[in-house]
Amino acid sequence: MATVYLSLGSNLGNRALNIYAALRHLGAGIRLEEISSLYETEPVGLKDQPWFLNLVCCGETELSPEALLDLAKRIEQHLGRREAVRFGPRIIDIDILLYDDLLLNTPHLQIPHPRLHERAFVLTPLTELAPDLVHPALNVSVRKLQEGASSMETIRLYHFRDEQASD
Ligand code: PH2
Ligand code: MG
Ligand code: MG
Repeated sequence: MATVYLSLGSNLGNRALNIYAALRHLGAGIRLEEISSLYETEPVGLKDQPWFLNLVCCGETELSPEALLDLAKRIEQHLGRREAVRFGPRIIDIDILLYDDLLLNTPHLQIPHPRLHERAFVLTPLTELAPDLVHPALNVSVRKLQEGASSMETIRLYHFRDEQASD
């Protein structure tokens, strides 16, 4: 059994529904234990695109890192992800942040996620779940990383009523 942390994001279509559907499908390979609040976040990397919804979840899995990546990719495809632009808009993005204390560096999979430590849209929800968790490569707590990154991006708690029609 491994403990894994995943980051989910969406900025196309019904963003909350896409994230909810991805969580449901992840149940096929992960026993989900905690899910952070949902955040609405300013796009990072490529500015000219819609704002994202992001959250972080954690759970236990018997899947290898490669099998977990494969599950994530299949869910992305199943939910209709077709976009190819790097850092660009997507229906759903499922990224593996951490897999126990594993350090993995292959051409198609890097763990910890190579940009985890610099992204407030990942670190803020991750701090909710595991503030004292230590980044296995940097040896710094998630809380410390979050303090360093929080001023770089605008993120705010998201409430489902934000997307209800007003009439
Ligand atoms: N994902 C990206 C690029 N930029 N910005 C935000 N706010 N949230 C994301 O999930 C995100 C992003 C590439 O995966
Ligand atoms: Mg990503
Ligand atoms: Mg991804």
